[in-house]
Amino acid sequence: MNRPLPEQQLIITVQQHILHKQKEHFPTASGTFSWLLSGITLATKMIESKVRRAGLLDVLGAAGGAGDTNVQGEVQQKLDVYANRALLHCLGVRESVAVLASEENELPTCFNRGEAGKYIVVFDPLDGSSNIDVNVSVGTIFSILARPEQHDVEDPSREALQPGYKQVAAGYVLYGSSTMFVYTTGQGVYGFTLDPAVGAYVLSHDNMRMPEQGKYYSVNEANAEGFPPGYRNYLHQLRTGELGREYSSRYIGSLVSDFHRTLLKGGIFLYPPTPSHPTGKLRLLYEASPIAFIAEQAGGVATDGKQRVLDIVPTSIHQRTPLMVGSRHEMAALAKCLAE
Ligand code: AHM
Ligand code: MG
Repeated sequence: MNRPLPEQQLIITVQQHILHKQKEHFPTASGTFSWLLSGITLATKMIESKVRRAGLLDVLGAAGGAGDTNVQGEVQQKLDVYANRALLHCLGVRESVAVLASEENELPTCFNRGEAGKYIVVFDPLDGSSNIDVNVSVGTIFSILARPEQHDVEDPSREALQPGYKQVAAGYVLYGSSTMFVYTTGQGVYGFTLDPAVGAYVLSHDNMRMPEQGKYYSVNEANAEGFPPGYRNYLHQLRTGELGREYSSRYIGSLVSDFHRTLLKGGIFLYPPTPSHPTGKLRLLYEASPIAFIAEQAGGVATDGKQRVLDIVPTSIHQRTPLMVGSRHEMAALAKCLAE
């Protein structure tokens, strides 16, 4: 009898999962989207192999040379450069990609692919890269948008300026104690762990849900004195048990890692406006927006303090935003504080 082995029954790779979900929700789908996502999984496996060997290879520290700063004026790390190139290469060869926008490039790359170029991908190739030198988790964040029907002939990169609720898919890869790929296409959130023995992302977290309430809050407390009063008041409430629970604080300084913990354990992550970053520090298109999409799909909430992150209409590719994201309970209490 031709019965599959028990392990074979259990293993679902990210590719299988995407194809299966596509068939379920879009029976006429051509497979283009799955092929596009495979560009991301391939690039992140290349990045992960470099991240894992970072302490061994001569890739630690700044890329060197006075000119090696990115558009935000921050010094680029060598791995940032590699991660950016890997994504640009693996996605650039996919015929369905019309525009690629990266944190590391001031201007997006546009491809002249006519009707075949259906998608725009924006990404942060290596988020939290200041943590690399100290062996702390980093991540890759991506967001996929469809090109609008009305093409911007003059400057196709402007087509990336869409509110987050229009995202076709979003996800991140966390290069942590294990490497995880987490994504949503608007039908729930799924997490896959890289099996290094076979080089495949394997489904490990089916239909992820953020707990209604957690016990951690995550914020750069060193900035707290400069937060607007509503946020200071909220932090006071968290510390004094006014939310009905004793909270602990956790802050890694890598958005992907801090968010991943919030997704699994609940609680709240905050990056409010500060005197040095009055419009927030995190970038809307390739940090806040994809994270907000995943959070909402898992039952959580994401706000910039005034509105839902997914409703913000961007005006520039590298625009920043405040970001508060987390469980329903903590987010409702925050909304109350900010309204007072
Ligand atoms: P990066 O994309 O240059 O790495 O910066 C973004 C990072 C986020 O990962 C993290 O949430 C935040 O910056 C930490 O900022 P701070 O050091 O001000 O707390
Ligand atoms: Mg970043």
